[in-house]
Amino acid sequence: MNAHERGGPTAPEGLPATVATGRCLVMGVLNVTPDSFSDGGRWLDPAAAVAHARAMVADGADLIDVGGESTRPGADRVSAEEELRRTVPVVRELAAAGIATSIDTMRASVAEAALDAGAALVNDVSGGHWDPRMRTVLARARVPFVAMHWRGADDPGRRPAHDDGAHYQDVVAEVSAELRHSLDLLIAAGVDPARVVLDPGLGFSKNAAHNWALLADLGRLVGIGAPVLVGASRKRFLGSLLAGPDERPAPVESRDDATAAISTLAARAGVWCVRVHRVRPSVDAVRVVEAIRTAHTAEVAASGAMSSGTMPSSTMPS
Ligand code: PMM
Repeated sequence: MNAHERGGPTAPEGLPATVATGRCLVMGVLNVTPDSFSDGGRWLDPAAAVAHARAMVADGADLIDVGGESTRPGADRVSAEEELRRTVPVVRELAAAGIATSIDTMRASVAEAALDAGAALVNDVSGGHWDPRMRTVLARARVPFVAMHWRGADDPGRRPAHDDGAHYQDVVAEVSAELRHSLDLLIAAGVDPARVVLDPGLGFSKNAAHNWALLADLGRLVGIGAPVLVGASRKRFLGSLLAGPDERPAPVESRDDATAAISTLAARAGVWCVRVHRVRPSVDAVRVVEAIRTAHTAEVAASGAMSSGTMPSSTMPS
């Protein structure tokens, strides 16, 4: 049994005290966009967005990740003003309702405004590379930060396509090294390393084989020592995996069981948080992993007590 199986995953410092500790968290995705691949257009109206967030919390979500710009391949960039207009009122209302909220943005200005509105965490798919001001904002804000891996996202003038840079000799080693580099840059800018969460960025500069290789070796990412977040939910590689005989990708809504299977494996591997569209199956998956961890811990404690002779004689097997 390794360290995380005994004590739960490594968590970032600086989250609100109301957020659970000691187990894998479930982050519900709330895309306030017209064009996200899975839920685009459904939550553009702030009232609908807030209602959906509340429903995800009722299903057991620990955090709600609010995004105002689609990262779907081929999606147009939106202006900072539009991103602010979509996200900030929703973040403000969720925070006022005591819901721990994360802002999914590559823009420092959006991160700042969302933090002012009560966001508890910043989630940046460029890992702090796209906006030159992001690291400074984070150093000042002292909130947890999810640094996702996405090769090519360090050019503020352009946005990389999803398959840009999808060339690896050893995807796990290279993604780990590049995430460490992102972490080093954050530390150099004054960000507290205890607040940084690393994310392999499934589907971003990775093909399906790369995604599976990363999922097969999550222990190596967890072994870096920082908290890890995994976002596999409904992604294209699951559509391909679940394709029918006509080889057409399975529709996004039918990818939730496979997503929950990945949440189980991620939680078991010591991942701190899974980011999902449909919350309940992943909440149940984490519960299963916790029940097994508790049973494992009890079994180890009992065998230790027996071998050291400290077990009360009434409970000793005859
Ligand atoms: N994936 C998407 C958007 N944001 N953030 C993190 N940290 N990790 C991810 O894997 C990730 C993300 C794309 O999915 P969406 O369109 O469903 O939001």
